Amino acid sequence: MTSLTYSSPFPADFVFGVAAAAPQIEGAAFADGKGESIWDRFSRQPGKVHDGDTLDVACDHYHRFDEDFALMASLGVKHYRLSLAWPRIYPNGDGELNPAGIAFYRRLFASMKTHGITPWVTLFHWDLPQALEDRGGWTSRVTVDAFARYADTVVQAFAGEVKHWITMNEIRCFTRLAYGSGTKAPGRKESAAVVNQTFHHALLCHGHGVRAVREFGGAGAVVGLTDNCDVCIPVTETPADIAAAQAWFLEKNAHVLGAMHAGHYPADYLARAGADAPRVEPGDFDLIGLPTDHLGLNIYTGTYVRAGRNGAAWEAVPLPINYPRADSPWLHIAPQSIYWATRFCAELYGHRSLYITENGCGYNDEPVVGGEVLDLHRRDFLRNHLREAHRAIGDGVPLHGYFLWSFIDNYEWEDGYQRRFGIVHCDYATQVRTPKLSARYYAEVIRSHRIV
Ligand code: BGP
Repeated sequence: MTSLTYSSPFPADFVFGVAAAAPQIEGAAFADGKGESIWDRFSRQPGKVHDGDTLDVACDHYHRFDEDFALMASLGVKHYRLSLAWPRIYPNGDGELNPAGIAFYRRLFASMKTHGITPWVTLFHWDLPQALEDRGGWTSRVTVDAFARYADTVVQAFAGEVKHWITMNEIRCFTRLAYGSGTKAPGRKESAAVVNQTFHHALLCHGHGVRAVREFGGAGAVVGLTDNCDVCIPVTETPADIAAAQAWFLEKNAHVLGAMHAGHYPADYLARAGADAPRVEPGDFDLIGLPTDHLGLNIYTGTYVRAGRNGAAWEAVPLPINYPRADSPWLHIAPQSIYWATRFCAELYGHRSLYITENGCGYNDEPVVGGEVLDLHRRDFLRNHLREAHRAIGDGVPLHGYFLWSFIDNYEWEDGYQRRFGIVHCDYATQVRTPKLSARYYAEVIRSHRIV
């Protein structure tokens, strides 16, 4: 052994960043003309969100962004994925523009610049204006038209400050979980046909986001989708199990990544959906299929797959009851999901520029003791996932960056403030921020540009 460090460095241009989203951290839910979002409404309905937590104050980032960017900079973070709150810009979704919303983000981008932090901006991270939900929400093309206008407005407004754009965050979550199972706002339980139509409208909005950046983004602007693709891991890294995992991946991701790649809904998806398939209008796939510059993947967990028996293409292996997981019940710890998700996106759909736009873990009790939070479980989670990212790059996968979810503990949707995903602890009573052990660890990864 000649080296004192474990691994070779990441490629020189590999991006290490952190992520958060407007509704989860900003607070100021009704300040300066902001309109009501579907989460503002949903969180006030009894029993929908843990402890009835609302987004009213959250991390008060709206008033404390300068301090937050100073903290980010002190940890060496140079890339931050954030989202814009649509209801701050257009309080009713369409209609009147709210100049105070534009002015807020102008101040925020100026502060990021001062602190040497590059913005990666998501146009939509789930906070649909309630006024649009009242007109059908994601079930209606009214939302598509309103989004197109919103995207045009913000890309034009911030073309000078923002070069990295992401259209939508996790289509499955704000359609299937919001209009199908109803666990996310607006909490509707609609038929499969309606849910599939919400997917289609979201894909159209992604297309409008790409179009807006091409039209108004200016020189050097890049754009892509952030998807939480369904991810699988071959039980053994053998040709038979890898082929089974590929078949599973293609099937489960046919309606988003498959459709975008093919420029139409894949035949096997349409066969499975039958009469519930989305209604497609002429020209829709001209938008949905627009070429993008990168694909963002939010990777948290995975499903184990092996070669199927009796001629089946694959078999998903159920997790044993005591398989390790974070406090989020859905978050089973499967670091190889990063390797296989990125590799399959490159191999099966030909993506040439991939980013992990979210990866992280949520735990409930993380007390500050003596000025420290000793979150060794998060440090371990992070390190093990980075090793798989590093392995993917070593195997030729075009993975260009990694954004950790999240910079700071925040409003975790229906889990409210109970679930903490941050590398910075937030005391919601005092708004005191305390970097956790994992933040110090990640700072060292960023500084040395390798796994430490
Ligand atoms: C992703 C979202 C994030 C964040 C994260 C944690 O799905 O894009 O906004 O919330 O998940 O998950 P959750 O809050 O659902 O436990």
